[in-house]
Amino acid sequence: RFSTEPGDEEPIKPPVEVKYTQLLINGNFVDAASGKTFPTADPRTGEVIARVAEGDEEDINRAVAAARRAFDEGPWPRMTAYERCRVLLRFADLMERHADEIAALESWDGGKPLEQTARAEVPMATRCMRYYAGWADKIHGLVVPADGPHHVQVLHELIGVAGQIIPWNFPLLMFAWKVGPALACGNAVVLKTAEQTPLSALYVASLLHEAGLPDGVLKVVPGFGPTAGGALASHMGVDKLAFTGSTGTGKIILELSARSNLKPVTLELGGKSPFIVMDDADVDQAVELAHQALFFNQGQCCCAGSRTFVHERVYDEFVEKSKARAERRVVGDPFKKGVEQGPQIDGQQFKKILGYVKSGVDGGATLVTGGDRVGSRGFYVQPTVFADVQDEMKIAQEEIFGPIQSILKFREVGEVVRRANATHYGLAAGVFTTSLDTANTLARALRVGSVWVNCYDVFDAAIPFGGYKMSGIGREKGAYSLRNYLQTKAVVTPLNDPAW
Ligand code: TXE
Repeated sequence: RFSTEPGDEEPIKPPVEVKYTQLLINGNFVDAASGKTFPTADPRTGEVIARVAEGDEEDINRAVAAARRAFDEGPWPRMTAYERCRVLLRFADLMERHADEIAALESWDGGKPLEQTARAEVPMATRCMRYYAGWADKIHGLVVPADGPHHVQVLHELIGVAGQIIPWNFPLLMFAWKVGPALACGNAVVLKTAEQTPLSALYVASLLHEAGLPDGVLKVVPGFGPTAGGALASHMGVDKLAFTGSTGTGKIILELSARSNLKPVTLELGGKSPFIVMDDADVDQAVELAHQALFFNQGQCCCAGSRTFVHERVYDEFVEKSKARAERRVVGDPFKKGVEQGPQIDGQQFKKILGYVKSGVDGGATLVTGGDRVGSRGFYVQPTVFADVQDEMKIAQEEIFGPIQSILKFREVGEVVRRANATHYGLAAGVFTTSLDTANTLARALRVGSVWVNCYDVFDAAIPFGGYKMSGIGREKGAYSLRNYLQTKAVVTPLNDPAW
């Protein structure tokens, strides 16, 4: 059924070498204080790509102390905004020059098709850095008209040392979304990469230094969540924490902030996003878009369209065509041309996904296609489609984070709004219709942070992104992200203007 059985084939040699495997502190790559390392594995085989320095509490303490110094004494916050802008622009140029290596590293460490990382992740991360470079010299405060003879200025000042914890599903893009705005404002950053995917952030951080970032402004600490991540979230010297990951870990991060210094926290968490197909839609286009909305990046997207609601009048045709599309999806070695889907990130996610397939079958959903692993090695999963999914089933409630599409039937707009909103999540939604009225009604009624009408996964750097409800707190991208990295100060002085 598949063009290849990738799990049985000899993996293609990635066209890149791993150059950096240590912590980046003070502009130098160094070992962890403990000397410990951990393996980062190739999702195609589970074999070790490289051993990477394992940062923990002591390293976080070192990194935060260095960041503090860089912020309090270093040149970065005191440079002109234009100089900061130029460093970030030079970095974007270097990313472009090394695009092939970055794409290959990102694909190797994360199991992502090379055609995807070359076409999407690297250009989008580069664009994001240029976007925030453009903001660097356009951040300014206000003068507000207050009652009485007072001159009132509102200053937008730097927040200080930003802690950032990123996940493994988009390591490079999450680096750009977080580091871009924090540095554009002039802050210092301590970034913890996900244990599954440390390589691309270390590589691009070296380019950022080559572009002229002063030593000590950005630290990259690979390590595990409860140790390195926990130390960062509870550190008294960290002024702000930005996190992307699971809702469960997001709650822990908030607790750690509350128990330490009440650092403001922004969270970008999970989702169970509805993709709604009305009966006036072009079914072929809707099938393709719903397919991409779910299967992109092996289904490992926080905003995956993981509840496909289809109007009853087009439901049967939609299910049949979705089955055919999933069966045409090319699963294979991420380094092979034409491959749409690589392996899942690791054994834990792979088992979790197959567990959800079993739960769907046991719960009474119709397994239309897929449902098994591909080959016998690595973490490849068949593109899977369930039909007749009911709202209360686990596969319709919980984030699967894999290539498992769940199709649900609905009858009318009010009903689908109620059902789409009946979740603790509120990250994104897709709406597919030719009626402007229906599009407007749905876009306004859905309790989510992004609505894509007749499109999906449009991630322009200027568009704010984030969740309602338990999908998160705050927004990233666009001008909104700058607010996460700035403090607001009111300065009031009496006005002795005789005109008063
Ligand atoms: O996430 P975690 P996991 C969802 C998805 C996935 C599930 C579990 O459903 O199946 O989460 O994935 C760090 N203190 N998403 O376990 O644990 C961790 O080291 C501080 C959705 O990988 O949230 C990593 O850097 N940090 C999501 C980051 O948190 C901690 C993307 C994310 O890991 C920590 C990823 C702790 N106690 C998973 N524990 C999205 N929103 O896109 C872990 N971490």
